[in-house]
Amino acid sequence: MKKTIEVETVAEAYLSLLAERGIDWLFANGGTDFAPMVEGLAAIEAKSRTPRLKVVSVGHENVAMAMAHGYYLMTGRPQAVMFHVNVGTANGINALADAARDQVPILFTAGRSPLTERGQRGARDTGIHWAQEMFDQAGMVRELCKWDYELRSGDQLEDVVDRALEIATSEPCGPVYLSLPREVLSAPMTRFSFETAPRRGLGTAPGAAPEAVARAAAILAAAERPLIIARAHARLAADAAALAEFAERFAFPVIEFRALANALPSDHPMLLGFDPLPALGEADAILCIETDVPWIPVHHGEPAPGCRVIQLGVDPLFRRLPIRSFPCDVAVTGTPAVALPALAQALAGRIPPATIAARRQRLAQGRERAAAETASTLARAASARPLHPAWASHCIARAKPADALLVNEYPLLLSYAAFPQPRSYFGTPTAGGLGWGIGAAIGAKLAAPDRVVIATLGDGAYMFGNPTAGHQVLRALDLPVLFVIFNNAMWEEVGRAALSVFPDGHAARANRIPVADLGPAAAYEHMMAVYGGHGERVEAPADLPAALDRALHAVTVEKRQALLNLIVGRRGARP
Ligand SMILES: Cc1ncc(C[n+]2csc(CCOP(=O)(O)OP(=O)(O)O)c2C)c(N)n1
Repeated sequence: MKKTIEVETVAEAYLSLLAERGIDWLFANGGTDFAPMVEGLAAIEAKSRTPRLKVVSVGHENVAMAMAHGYYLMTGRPQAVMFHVNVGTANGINALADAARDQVPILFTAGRSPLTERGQRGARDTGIHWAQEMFDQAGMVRELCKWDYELRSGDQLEDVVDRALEIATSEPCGPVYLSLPREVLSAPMTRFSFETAPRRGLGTAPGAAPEAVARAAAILAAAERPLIIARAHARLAADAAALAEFAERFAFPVIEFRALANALPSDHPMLLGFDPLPALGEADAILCIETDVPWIPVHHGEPAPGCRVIQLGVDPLFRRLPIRSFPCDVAVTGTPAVALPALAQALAGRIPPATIAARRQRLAQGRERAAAETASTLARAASARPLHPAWASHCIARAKPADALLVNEYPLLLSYAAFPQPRSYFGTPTAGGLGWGIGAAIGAKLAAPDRVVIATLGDGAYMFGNPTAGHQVLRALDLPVLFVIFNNAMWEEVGRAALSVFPDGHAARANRIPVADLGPAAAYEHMMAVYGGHGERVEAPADLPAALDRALHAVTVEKRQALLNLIVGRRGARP
């Protein structure tokens, strides 16, 4: 059905169309290229047009991108950002790498320097308009986007927006880039007609090929010690549910390694842990689900000789990774929600109930052993000073409400933290472009305002996250998020890498690891004074539970953002 609206400019039509296509928010960081957008937004506001796109101004593009990322993780719907020409695009590229590798559909847009030097409305009127022009602005992001285009005329508005969204939301999903020249957006338009339901194949998941399913089922049916390793298997709720059911039915142990989100609640009987060891070397069949890196050969070794490996996912070969040589005896193409029920059907009746029962018992014993080890480590960590990250992880998980959302950029140790609900934990993107956690937590809170949102961040991740921009936008949106910083005054990961490559080298013997050390621990709790939040520094392990309660009170009752600055030791240190 066609709908026609009265508009004044192409920008007004564009913004109206985004809202019609189900985009709730535009995460924006503006400049002179935004002149027609500003006018268009004001026009829509003045006319009280619905549906209406909401716009939030974010003080750094990486935060805006991460907000879009977090909002997507909650809703499963494509998101939109707009930045200032080439320079704003440049600032968003780190977070773009995170979104691209984690297959997050984002309409990444930026203005384009005015094309004309005089004459048209929107033509150049400041020096930057010459200096910011590039021969190929989209070239900056082409490797990380599935598609790019420049809007050349208002006549193609509907076609371009729908094309962008169908590419972004078709599997494997991912960001697309659209540049928007100022004259094109500023051009007069009086009536805009568009289809209310576009005839596009938005986001249809590929079905698993029966032959691949049959071969995978044959491997799993014959296996004595099968294992599932999964990373991005819980992108959507339906995927998480499909894995929980599949693993439970056949008693397949699951390792959620570097998980994007947890599919299994912590008490799920099939959850074996978070690290491929020691199960990797014992398995005779491994089903990797949406896992770009199922194990790290240098650290974990390789599967046992003869172990068969199945790779399952929307892009089981991870075509965009230049080199990736993990074995793949069978590739099953499909989302977990589509492919796992097909695999279950092919496996039905083929694994003897006694085998499943024995596996279940073995797994229960393994879980009990692991729980006992965790408890004894925790008992030692509980009195360590500086705080041990294991104790901090445990206290945070224990203090949070059962349905709280936790966004973790680096420090949380999953073995010590319980998550009673699926998809209540969200982990660092696989690309590791730091600075994701603050924005992702804010985006999650925006999409799920009734849930408590906690961000656990290394002090490095906190700094990379442009905290001033993050705290500011929370204030502007009047949203409370709790930030817990694991402040070890260093980039532990950078030091760890040096010691891993040169275990007996000079750095290993040095008191201070070059590059990794950041100097005295900063008093980040004072950031809250600037933004009207609740801030505390915690140094003694016994003080942490009460400090968490006070911070959660600030967030849930006072509706203020809060920050706990935990002075911690190294994650890798034995308590
Ligand atoms: C944009 C970006 N720059 C640099 C890095 C390299 N890097 C990986 S981990 C890390 C340190 C993170 O520090 P912190 O959050 O404090 O965690 P820690 O390693 O101390 O546990 C750095 C700098 C990165 N991943 N992304």
